[in-house]
Amino acid sequence: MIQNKHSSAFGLIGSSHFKFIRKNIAKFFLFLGILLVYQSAYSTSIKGKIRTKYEPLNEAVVYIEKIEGKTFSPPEKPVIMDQIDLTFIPHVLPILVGTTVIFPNSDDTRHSVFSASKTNKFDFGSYAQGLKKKMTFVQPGVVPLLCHVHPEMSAFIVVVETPFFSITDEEGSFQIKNVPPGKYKLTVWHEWAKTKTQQITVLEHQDLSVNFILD
Ligand SMILES: [Cu+2]
Repeated sequence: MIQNKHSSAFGLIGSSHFKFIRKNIAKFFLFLGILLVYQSAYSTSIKGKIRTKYEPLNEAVVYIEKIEGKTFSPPEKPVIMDQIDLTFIPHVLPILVGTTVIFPNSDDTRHSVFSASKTNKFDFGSYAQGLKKKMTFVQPGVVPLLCHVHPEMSAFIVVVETPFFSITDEEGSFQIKNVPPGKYKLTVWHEWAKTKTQQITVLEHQDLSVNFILD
C-alpha cells in the first residue's frame, strides 16, 4: 500500500517534470525560430551613392570583386537584353559570370549584335524580328554591345565574379543585400567615368554605407 502510494507520488512528479521539460523545449525552438527569422530579415546590406563632382551617376555598376577561394553558381534562368525601338534594353546589364543572356529582336527591322570585347568577343550576324540569340558569358569583364546596322545602338554587359552587385538608380543610389561578413574590394564601373575601387569591411548585422565620387 505504502509502496504503491510512494510510486504513484513519484509518478506524478515524474510526469509534471517531463511536462516542464517538454514545454521548455517548445519554448526553446520557438525562440530559435524567431532568432532565425530575425537573422534572415536583418542580413547586412551595403548602401550608398555614386556621383561625380557635379551629379549623381545613373546606371553605375557597383560590385564586390572576386573573393579568393569562392565561386558562385550562376542563375539557372537566363536574363534578357532586349532590342526595342532601336535601343538595347537595359542599357547596362550586370551579371554573374556564367550567366546566359538572351538577345531577342523585338523590332520590325533586322539587328546585328556584336561585341569587340577582348574577353567575350562575338558576332551574332543579322537576325530578324521575333528571333533571338543566346550567349553564356564565362569570362569576367565589360562587354560593350553594338549593332552593325544601327550605329546609334549601344549597351554594356558587365560580367562580375560575385553575386554581390547592384546598379544605381537616377539618384545614384545602390544597395547590395545579404552580404556575408568579410573584407572585400568594392568596385564601381560607369561607362563615362574612371573605374574606382575601395577596400571595405562588412561586419555581421551592421549595414555599411559606402559612397564614391568618380572622375
Ligand atoms: Cu540594330
